[in-house]
Amino acid sequence: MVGFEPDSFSIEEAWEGSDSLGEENPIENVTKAQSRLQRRKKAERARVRARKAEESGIPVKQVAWTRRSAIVQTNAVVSTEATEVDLKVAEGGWVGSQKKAASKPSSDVQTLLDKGFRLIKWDGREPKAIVDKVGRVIAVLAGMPGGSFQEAVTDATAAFEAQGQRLASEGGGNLRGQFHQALAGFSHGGGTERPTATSSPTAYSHASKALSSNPAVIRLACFQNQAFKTYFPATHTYYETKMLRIKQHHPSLKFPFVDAFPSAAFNMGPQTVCKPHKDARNLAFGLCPVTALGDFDHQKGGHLVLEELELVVEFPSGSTALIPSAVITHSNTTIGTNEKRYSFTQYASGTLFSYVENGMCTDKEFLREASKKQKAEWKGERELRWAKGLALFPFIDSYQ
Ligand SMILES: O=C(O)CCC(=O)C(=O)O
Ligand SMILES: [Fe+2]
Repeated sequence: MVGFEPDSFSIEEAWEGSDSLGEENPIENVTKAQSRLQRRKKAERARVRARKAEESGIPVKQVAWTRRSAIVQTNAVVSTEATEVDLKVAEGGWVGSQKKAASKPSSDVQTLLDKGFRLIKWDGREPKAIVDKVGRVIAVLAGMPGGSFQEAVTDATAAFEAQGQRLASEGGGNLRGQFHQALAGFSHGGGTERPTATSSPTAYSHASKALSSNPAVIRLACFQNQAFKTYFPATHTYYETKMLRIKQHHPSLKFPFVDAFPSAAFNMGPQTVCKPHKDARNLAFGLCPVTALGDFDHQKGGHLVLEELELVVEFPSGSTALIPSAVITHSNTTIGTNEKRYSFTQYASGTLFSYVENGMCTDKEFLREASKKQKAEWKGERELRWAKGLALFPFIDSYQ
């Protein structure tokens, strides 16, 4: 869908030279033929995007950039005292800290406010940026587009509800809370040797298929991607570049919606209220879009709680937020017993990126084949990984 590249905005080159490890690597050699193929595929993708944009009739171009500069002009900036030290990363810099935190239940708003959390009122439409102590944008409340988007929200909500109801008898429950969750796409890590298609339990595979192909959900996915590109342009480029390499190397793996995100999660409730958690396997310096759906009073519950930032953010149905889900503990506040809440997210596991950076192999395989010099470079890169990843986050000034 949507694809605009205003000339006025130059995306900083994401991680200049970060591919060099892959190029010299003994296992993979990127040939000229591959880069021709890459160019052809890029052109083909641009054609498909243009055609889809035309078919959907969605006004594509300028809107998002205007909304981004409005954040600065209207001072819709939430300043926090967070520093990079508050964001815990695992050794190697690819994924969040895997240390198990004590499992805590979700809270209600008042309990959090009593603990000193700050309430961020949000209409779910006008974007706001959340910045750390030095003005680095670490999360964005992207809002939602106007026009017919609301219809997509209504249709997507109905689809989540219908799929959730089909599953009602199954009970539900996952690590994040007591709700049904189906997954789509592929992932890597936790012992896999190659990127592997996500296998939902059989009961969930129908929901995963139905929601992945639902036009309203596709529209939400495209908006999430557009928001990611708008507010975190360098990170988005990094995702697309690395995921293209995966696509070329493993053509049978299917991206559920867009080329930047290899995985999606459909949280079908009926009461999607996440307990405090980090999605530590996701890329440590990555962003994860979350769209809230359902029928609940967003002033009373369903808030997005960002623990290290001590924020409780109103999160109305239909709105999208972009959060670094691997390094910030997040959860939702409780909702009323008769209320319904669903959510939809896209994400990417950190190990997929290290796999590409290694030249399409695991760390173990890389180290087995690498020369002494390559090993030394590899170690050096690991030490710099988090700093380089952090450098992809924009500063609020760049939104002017
Ligand atoms: O529903 C939400 O607001 C958050 C969803 C989430 O964090 C998850 O699925 O991991
Ligand atoms: Fe999460």
